[in-house]
Amino acid sequence: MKNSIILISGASGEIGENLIDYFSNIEKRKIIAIDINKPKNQSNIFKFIKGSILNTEILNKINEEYVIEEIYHLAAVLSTTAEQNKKLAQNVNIDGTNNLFNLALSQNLKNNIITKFFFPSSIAVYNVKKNYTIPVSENKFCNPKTTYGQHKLFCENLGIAFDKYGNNQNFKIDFRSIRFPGIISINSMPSGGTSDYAPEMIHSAIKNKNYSCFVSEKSRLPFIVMPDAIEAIVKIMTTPKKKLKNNIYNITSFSPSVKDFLKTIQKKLPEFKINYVIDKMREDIVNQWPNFIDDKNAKNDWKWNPKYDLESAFNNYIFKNLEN
Ligand code: AKB
Repeated sequence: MKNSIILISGASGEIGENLIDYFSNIEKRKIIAIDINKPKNQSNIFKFIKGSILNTEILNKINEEYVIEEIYHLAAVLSTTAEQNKKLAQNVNIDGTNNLFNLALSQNLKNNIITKFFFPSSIAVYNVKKNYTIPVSENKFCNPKTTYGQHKLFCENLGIAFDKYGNNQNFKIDFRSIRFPGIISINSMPSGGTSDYAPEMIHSAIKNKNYSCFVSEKSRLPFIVMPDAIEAIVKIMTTPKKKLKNNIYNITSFSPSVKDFLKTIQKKLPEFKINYVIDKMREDIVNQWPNFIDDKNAKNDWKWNPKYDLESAFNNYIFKNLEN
């Protein structure tokens, strides 16, 4: 349709930047990007709007001027920051997400289309016993203690309701969501997350700096690398709706402990060292999250298949550009 666009919130964030790069390299999409910070590279963006998803005037203008085929809602306050600033987290994670749901619902009214809505959820929706080693499936242990986990679960359920039943005027969205594990990217750094210890450690090692780790060496979480995260988003968004038995899917690739990360890094950078300065709040969060994730539903329904395991992630992605 004329004036068709895709809208990406949090466009200057870790996933946003990589998703926009993907779209620009693989397929030409007319992207409207919204963020409170300017993206490093705007060349692949049709229009950048510096602003907040809390500004309904901005969102109403986008609604009036465009046909929004897809929304990738990547703006969020992550787990550590959310515990430290619950008000900000509530505003962005709940009110901001609701604003974008309403934007998508308005498109159903205005343009008689069902906007596809991608929502990045998280392993933070789970609350398991420390060192729980059985792979966790989507319908288990969804009783999060953390602010961020509660926000993600609330928005998942709201999105599912708008997908299945619509709002009170029966307008609908096509809601699709992935519960991301920790994500490791070589060209960007996360901020405010609790799984950040892994990318922080890796980026320190690459800069030949030692790392002060805020969780213990036994701490273990599921991770993927950014290329697999982007691949997963594209796959779930391009899979015919009738093939998706669920709205929400787990994905994962590898679940190393901090010690496993250290040993893997030292194979290439033997001088690299870690010391431990434990942050009790952040370690408590990691201990509530599962060590391992069951992602068979994503593999069955939309052919999720990570390209990188722990070894290939380091050899073919993370250390790929390091001098031998
Ligand atoms: C965080 O640590 O808050 C995020 C996540 C696992 O959702 N990276």
